[in-house]
Amino acid sequence: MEPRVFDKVLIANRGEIALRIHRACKEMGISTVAVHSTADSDAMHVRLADESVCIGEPPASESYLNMAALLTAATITDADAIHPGYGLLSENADFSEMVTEHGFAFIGPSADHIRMMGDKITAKDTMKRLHVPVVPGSDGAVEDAATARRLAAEMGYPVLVKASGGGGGRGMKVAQDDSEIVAAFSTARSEALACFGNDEVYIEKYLGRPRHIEIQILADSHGGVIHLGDRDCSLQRRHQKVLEEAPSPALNADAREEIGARVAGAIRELGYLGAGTLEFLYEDGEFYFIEMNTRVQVEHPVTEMITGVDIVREQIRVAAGAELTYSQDEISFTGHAIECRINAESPVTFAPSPGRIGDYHPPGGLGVRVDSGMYSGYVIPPYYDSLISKLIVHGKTRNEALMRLRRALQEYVIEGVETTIPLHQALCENPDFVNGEYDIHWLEKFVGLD
Ligand code: MV4
Repeated sequence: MEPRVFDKVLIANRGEIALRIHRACKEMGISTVAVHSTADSDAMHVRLADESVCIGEPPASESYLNMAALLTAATITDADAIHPGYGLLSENADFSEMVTEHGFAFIGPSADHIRMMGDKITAKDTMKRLHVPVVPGSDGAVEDAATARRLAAEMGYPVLVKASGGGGGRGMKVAQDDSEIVAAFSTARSEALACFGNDEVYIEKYLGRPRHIEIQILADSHGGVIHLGDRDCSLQRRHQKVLEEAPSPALNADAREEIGARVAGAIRELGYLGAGTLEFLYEDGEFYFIEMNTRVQVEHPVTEMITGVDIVREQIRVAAGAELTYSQDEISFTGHAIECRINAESPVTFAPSPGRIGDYHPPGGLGVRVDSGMYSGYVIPPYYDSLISKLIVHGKTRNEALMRLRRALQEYVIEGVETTIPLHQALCENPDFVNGEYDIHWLEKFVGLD
């Protein structure tokens, strides 16, 4: 038996990711504390945890985002560490700082690294300095419309004006030509100030039909850094990912090794700690860094399936000061994995469909994984995001994974609410998807046709 790295971890999240973290903790001999709002008393993450604390009212702002309530819960339960999961407070530098100041370990990177990557201009400048390829564009912030116009003319249209405080698609404006740049600049700037309290904007060459490919990294506090290859997350609707796969159908092993090594080198140079993801646009054989996420991501399981690495376990280990379990030469990529995000939504209009689950029968069998807190009789509250389950399949080849996915989707019974299962079924019959021929705009066209 390996020594226990923490005695008790408080899980500052809900839903499937809270369960995922609980499972990693239990396998490491660590006790768990769940927190929940009054709307989540019957949630699976509360039922499974060793202890639970109610931290407030249903709106996340009054519970899951209440830092004082979370720190109080950690104090009264005598937790050693806090895992923030994804979303909520996971990329809040002030929270990371407060957790540490109160004497708990934060299972994530330092406040400085969260802050650095939260500022998209600084993130990009940093990666460029560390020899990661970035999208051509302005060197830092653009101060006025005249400069925007001059820079855009130099790099050539179309261009994209982005908010430094943005990310995930918020606060972007395209300018197709010189007649649009002044309006794009001033709209982006005032929206950035209104949305993020920061009016800094920067300009990039607009890439017309890229794929969205991201690289998973893990880093410890002893100079150990590894990359776990890539995920293709191009299939999105309104900046919400719908299906992710690893490895990307667009990359060969050499391209994967080359970008992975470059990214791992940069992360080592940074002195980063924990799990992280570098997001790239990939077009015509070239990678262009856009943003870095400093949390565990929803789609981390596809990487776990092809590498066998328990990403959450490694996050917990390195937060406690332990070394990563693996060095880069112990990482190999086996087969192909696909994840479907199953939302309680209309598969046609995408309107949320909360309510009581009737019959519930998840698929199983070889190469099938379901990360979900659903059960028969559970009532999905209307207050939170609509992700209710992740169906992940693994196969020796992409084709085998696809066959398995069709079979598993057919088996999956979720009654009482509408789900996006029919969308996934349609997707895995589509020839473009089957051939791996898609970019970031493909899915919006596909759902537009239905
Ligand atoms: C871009 C781009 C094209 N060119 N940057 C959207 C989310 C944010 N993370 C970055 N995004 C984009 N940045 C340049 N220079 C196109 C997008 C984009 C996108 C990116 C990834 C996945 C889906 C997307 C959908 C629309 C636009």
